[in-house]
Amino acid sequence: MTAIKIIKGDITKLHVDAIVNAANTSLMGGGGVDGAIHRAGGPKILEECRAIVARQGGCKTGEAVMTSGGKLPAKYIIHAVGPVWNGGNNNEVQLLTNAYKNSLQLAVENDVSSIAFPNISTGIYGFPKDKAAAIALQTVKKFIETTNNLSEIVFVCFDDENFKLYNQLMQANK
Ligand code: AR6
Repeated sequence: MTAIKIIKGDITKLHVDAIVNAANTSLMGGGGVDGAIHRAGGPKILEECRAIVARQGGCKTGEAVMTSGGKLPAKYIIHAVGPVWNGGNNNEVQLLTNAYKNSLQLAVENDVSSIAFPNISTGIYGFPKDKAAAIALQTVKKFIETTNNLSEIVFVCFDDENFKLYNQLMQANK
């Protein structure tokens, strides 16, 4: 059984096997949660990202790569790239679904048991929060129907609006 938890807070503080970063295709850091993770985790994370870029040239939208957690309490960081919201007719829904799915897949492949997600694409990338929350929850629920390897999935909301939306959706789908 996989537990799904909704919390409000700073993802860099979590003691889980892996936290997911809302990264960009360059993997070179940025603002929002990406900036917070690199700041708190230290330079080792960027070093590992650079090695990935040298190997495969970044990370496509909807895909994910993994580094260590650097100085963070989490053992790993899964850097996932969500889509920029561009009106909704540019494959945004599928690409956000893929970002969650590929992060979960990478977690399972690396024996991660507990994983925490931020609300990918809902900050700087402008994805409508209600739509993004529904996609995140649906994708995770569908994924755990077919695997028993994850003990806990945490959605870490940073703002009140996302926290409320996730709780409403969890209640509605009980
Ligand atoms: N812990 C948890 N959630 C956070 C934190 C934190 N410490 N800080 C912000 N959030 P964003 P995006 C929330 O903008 O929309 C970067 O520059 C935030 O409130 O971080 O996917 C990247 O390099 C929001 O709900 O990511 C990319 O270029 C959520 O995290 C671009 O931003 C995601 O917001 C990605 O944009």
